Amino acid sequence: MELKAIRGDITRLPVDAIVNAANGSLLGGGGVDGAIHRAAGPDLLAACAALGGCPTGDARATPGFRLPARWIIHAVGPRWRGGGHGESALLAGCYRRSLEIAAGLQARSIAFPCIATGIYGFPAGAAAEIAVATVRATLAALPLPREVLFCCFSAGDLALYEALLPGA
Ligand code: AR6
Repeated sequence: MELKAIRGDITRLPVDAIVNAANGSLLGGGGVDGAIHRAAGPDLLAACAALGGCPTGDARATPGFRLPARWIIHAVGPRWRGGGHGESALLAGCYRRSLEIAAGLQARSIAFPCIATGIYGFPAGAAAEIAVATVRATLAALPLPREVLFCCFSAGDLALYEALLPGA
C-alpha cells in the first residue's frame, strides 16, 4: 500500500474516489463540501438528496459526475466539542468507513481531505494522527484501495502529514 501527503485542490485529483467532508444532511455546505458540489455540478445534489442523510462517523457514496474522480464518498465528521464527546472515535469511523466503501466500489486509489479540521474545529495535529493510524490499520485488512492520498489545503496541514509519513 502507498500512503502519500500532497497539497492541492481535491476536486482536481484523478483518483478513483475522493472523500468529502460533509454534514449529516449530505445536502452541501461550505469548505471542501462546497468546492466539491460546485465542481461536480448539480446532479450531485440530487444524488445526495436521494441518500437521506448519514450519521456522524459514517459515509455514503455517489458518482463523481463532472469530477475526474469516478466516485465521491461523503463522510460526516464530528463537530469538535472539547474532545470528551467521542470525537476521536467518530473521526476514525469516517476514515474506516470511507475505505470500506471504496473497497466495495473496487477503487484502487482514494484521496482524503483533512476531515473535520475546518468548520468543525477538530485540532489538526490530532486529526492527522487519527487519519494516518486508521488508514494503516484499515488497509491491512482490505484488498483495496492500494493508494491513499492525504490532500492538504494548507502548508501547515501538509507538514503535519509529512511528519507522520516519513520517506513518503
Ligand atoms: N481541497 C482540499 N481540501 C480543502 C478544499 C479543497 N478544495 N477546500 C477546503 N479544504 P471543511 P469540516 C480543506 O471546513 O471541518 C461544510 O459546510 C480545509 O482547509 O471543509 O469537516 C460541510 O457541509 C480543511 O483542512 O470541513 C459541513 O457542514 C478541510 O478541507 C462542515 O463544513 C476540511 O474543512 C464540515 O466541516
